[in-house]
Formats: sequence, C-alpha cells, structure tokens
Amino acid sequence: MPRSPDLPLRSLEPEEIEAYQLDGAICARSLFPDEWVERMAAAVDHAIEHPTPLGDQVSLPEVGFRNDLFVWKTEDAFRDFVYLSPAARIAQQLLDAPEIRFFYDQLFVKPAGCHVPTPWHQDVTFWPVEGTKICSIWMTLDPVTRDSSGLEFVRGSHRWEERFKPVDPTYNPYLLSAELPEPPDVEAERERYELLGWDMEPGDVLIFDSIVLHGSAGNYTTDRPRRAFASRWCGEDARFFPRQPSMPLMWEHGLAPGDPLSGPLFPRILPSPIPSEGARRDEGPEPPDPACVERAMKAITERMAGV
Ligand SMILES: O=C(O)CCC(=O)C(=O)O
Repeated sequence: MPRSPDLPLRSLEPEEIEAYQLDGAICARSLFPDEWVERMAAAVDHAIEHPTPLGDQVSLPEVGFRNDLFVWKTEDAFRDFVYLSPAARIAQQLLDAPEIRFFYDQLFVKPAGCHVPTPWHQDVTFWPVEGTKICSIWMTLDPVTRDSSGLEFVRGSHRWEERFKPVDPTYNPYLLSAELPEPPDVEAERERYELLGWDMEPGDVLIFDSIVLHGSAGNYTTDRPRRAFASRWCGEDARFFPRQPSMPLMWEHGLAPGDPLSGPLFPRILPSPIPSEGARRDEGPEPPDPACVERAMKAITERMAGV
C-alpha cells in the first residue's frame, strides 16, 4: 500500500503550538477529514467487542469501561491510522521533529452512565520511554462535555519536576507499586489549580505532553457514549527507559535501556517508514508474542510478591 501519511486539513497555528509549549495541552479542531473520524469510530466499536488479552486486564467490563492498547498490531484500521492518517504530520509540526516514531495507541470507552473516573495522572510514569518530544493525540469520536468525561489538564504541569505514581481507572496494583508519591487530589481541590478542558465534537483532538497532569470524571450522561482514541508520538530524542513498574510490552523489541526508540514495535513514520520495521505487520495482524506475555506476567507476579 502507499505509505505516506495524509496531510491534515490545515496546519497548526503558531498560537496553538505556543499554547502547547506553555500549557502542556491544547484542543485542536478541523484537522482530520471526516473519513478518518468515521473509520476510527467503527474501528473502536469493533475493538471493544474483540478486546486483546491486555485490554481485558485494563478494563472494567462489569461497569462498561473499556480500555485497550497496541490495537494497531492486531486491527488494520488502527495500523492504517498510524501510517496513513494525518496524525504523524501533526505531531511532526507540533514537536518540530524531523523524525517521528509511533509509540503506541490506546482507546478509552465510557458508555452513557459509566461513572468510572480517569484518576489524575501523568502518562510518562506508566511508560518505558523518556524524551523531550512525546505527545498524545486524543481524538473524540462523540460529542464531549465535562459531564460526559471530557479530559481536563492542570495548566503548565508538564513543567513540574515531580513525578507521581501511575494510577489508572482500574487502580492497577502493579502500577501503583511504583515508589513515587501519590498524585495530588486535584478533584478535591479544584480551586487550587488552573484547569483546562474543552467541549468537543467528533474528530476534535486534544494534543498533550507526556508529563502534563490530567484526568476525567465518569460519563454522567444517560444517552451519550464517550469513545476516544489516543495515539502517542515521539520525536528523535526518545529513548527506551524501562521504569519499574511500567506498561508491559507484549512484542519483542530488542531494545536495551537508553537505546533510541526504534524497530517494528515503535516504527518510524516520518520522514518515511523503514520497510524492514513494517514488514511483519504488513503480512497481517500480529498477535502478542507468547514469550513476551509470559515474561511480562512473571515480572508482574515477582514484583507483586516483593512489595
Ligand atoms: O480518556 C481518558 O479518560 C483517559 C485518557 C488518558 O489519560 C490518556 O490518553 O493519556
């Protein structure tokens, strides 16, 4: 297939880039053609009906909350989004990065009446990666208000020195075993912080830094799901940095701590994809590697036994 990402409908404005640098998060509208938004909405609907083994562990199906990650490895629509949608070009402009690599994708679905909050957190403390140019592009596939779990950000918190425990909507004990302080209880003291949040329409995106503190309430509407698809992008200084604990990787990557992010798990998209990195995925869906899954599970069990 031709492998060059689409152009966005417009470039980011200088004021948007400045706001990202200053605040750590922006809401950008009218970047993605409708076809991508419609395709991702259908893909998310399909993916939540067919969760990955990791997705099952990070979801709360009994209350409707669905989370899944690295879906681009197994579902072609997400693979196409990575290689062909305008997202990589948007990240390139925002980060001013000659080289853009894909880190991973993640979906977050809260159906109407799913009162599961996303606790306030920083992303980087979940991640086996470090670098100055890492952003997420979080696309909503439904109209979003604060009432239906719109994400909020503590303005400027990406410039804070502190790093906090990675806490997810399931309060995963493995991640919580990180020896880091608890995140501040922003919800309890909202007036102490300058919070950013936006009402959004399908296809609008939030673009945010890997360190900015963010969270969302549950979906308190009775008639509106909140489906979101996040893709994470890195510039050229991103390194493999395996925090203990951090999000398990279910595919071989062959990286040692400090290596530049690279290879088939973190493929280069711009200036152009590297054929050898995409070759295996081009052959078809790539389910998690059983040896990696076993290793990750063993590491989790050992860590939990030790704390
Ligand atoms: O959609 C949500 O509630 C959480 C999203 C999030 O935390 C992220 O994309 O980093």
